[in-house]
Amino acid sequence: MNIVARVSDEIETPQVSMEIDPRLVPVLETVRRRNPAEPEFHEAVERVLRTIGPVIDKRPEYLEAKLVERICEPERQVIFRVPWIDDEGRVQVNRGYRVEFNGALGPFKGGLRFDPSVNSSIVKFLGFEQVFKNALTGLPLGGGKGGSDFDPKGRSENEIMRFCQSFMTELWRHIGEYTDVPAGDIGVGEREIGYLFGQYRRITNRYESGALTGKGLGWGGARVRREATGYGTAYFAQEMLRAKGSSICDRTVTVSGSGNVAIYAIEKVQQLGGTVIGCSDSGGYVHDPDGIDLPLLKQVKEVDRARLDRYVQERPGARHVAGGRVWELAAEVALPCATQNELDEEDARKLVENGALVVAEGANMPCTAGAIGTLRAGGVLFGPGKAANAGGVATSALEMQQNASRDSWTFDHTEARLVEIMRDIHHSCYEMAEQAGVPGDYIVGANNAGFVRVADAMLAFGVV
Ligand code: NDP
Ligand code: 2IT
Repeated sequence: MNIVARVSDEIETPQVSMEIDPRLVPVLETVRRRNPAEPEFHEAVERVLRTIGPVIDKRPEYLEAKLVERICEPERQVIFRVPWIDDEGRVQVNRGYRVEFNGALGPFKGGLRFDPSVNSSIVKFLGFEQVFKNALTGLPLGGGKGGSDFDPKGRSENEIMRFCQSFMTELWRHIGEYTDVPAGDIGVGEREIGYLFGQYRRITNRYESGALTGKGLGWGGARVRREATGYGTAYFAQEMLRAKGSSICDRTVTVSGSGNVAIYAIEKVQQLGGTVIGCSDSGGYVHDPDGIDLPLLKQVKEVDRARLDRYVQERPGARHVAGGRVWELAAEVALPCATQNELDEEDARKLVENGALVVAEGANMPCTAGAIGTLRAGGVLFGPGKAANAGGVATSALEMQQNASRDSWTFDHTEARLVEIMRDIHHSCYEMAEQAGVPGDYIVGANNAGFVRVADAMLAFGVV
């Protein structure tokens, strides 16, 4: 039997994260009533409220000041029409969102997602998560999120550009380097940030680099930002294993998705000596027992923007399983890096049966509540997204620092900062879980550590 599994067997099954403090039940009821038909948002709030008992007990003034209620209510939500003209000359109408959730620690900060599934619930759940994630980085960042139900798949370069320009024609008035700083997320990468920044500059007549992050290196972007989320997730998994006296080196790893987060999680796992045997997209997964050929994956996904089945055409030892889930493969470390609720209880059962040791979330809320319960009951170490994927937004903050000082750091220097930040986040979560009496419960650790930072700033500001 493996050391990690052996050690985690000795950890008492945490109870605290399962029971909601009765004083917080009315808060959850208000959130549900005020935001009807928003299941993802309810879920994200419930998960946090179920776990912040430890700090609420220690700091009754939080209840007095209604801080939990205030943190669950976004400061501002903007919903807008995004009209644009497609290549056939037809008018298209999408909906745009920006939810400025909490600005206690700094300008609102969080990505933009372009995907047909985007709605108020998705944007609010992401904005809510972002508040705690950004607090965990220890950097001056508030939390927000935005996006549109626009589907970039199959759209031409010109259509993407026209859509981005129309989106920014409304968004520009709500953002700015001291106000709200968007970045990428699903469906929004460097190309889209380029079109968005171009339109922002044109409308405002200001070269305000700090108004968006994830920019290209030639026009205000930061080294390592592209890699940061995936690298950070791999580093976080490495820290979780290290805390058990082990390492990711020589471990087998599966990664879901094959987008920005997934590709750079794979790259860093490989650099740390692990073997990634599978990755996926929404059409299925690839099993490559010899280890993913990263240059080939980048060619297929980043350059050709093709489907994953193209990968196996060039790689005889690999197979593509259309419609399958990568969690079918036996691996010691699993990194879900695709989207919310992509790893369910059944998947978790397979991971446990196949001897998984660690699951670290590169995506936001990829594991269902049932999956997390199954993983924990099975002795699997679990790293929640708000800690494990915080490297992306942390490096966005480093991009903002460089923009503010008109500086440009080297790759090595920036990566060293990222490593330090991920270690600090791991340490904060680990320590907070110990203090709460549930060692190894990174969910309790992350939620309490993030909550305290936001709540203390809000207390200092009074009722505003
Ligand atoms: P991308 O758009 O670059 O990639 C998303 C990937 O996930 C694509 O390969 C997509 O495949 C795949 N995918 C979508 N749905 C499924 C599914 N049901 N099963 C398997 N694969 C699927 O997005 P990102 O990599 O930027 O974002 C991924 C996740 O990471 C999101 O949850 C995001 O919120 C989170 N995140 C992103 C950060 C960033 O800096 N970009 C920072 C922190 C978190 P297909 O092309 O077929 O749709
Ligand atoms: O979910 C996330 O943390 C992101 N999409 C990145 C946000 C950012 O502002 O860099």
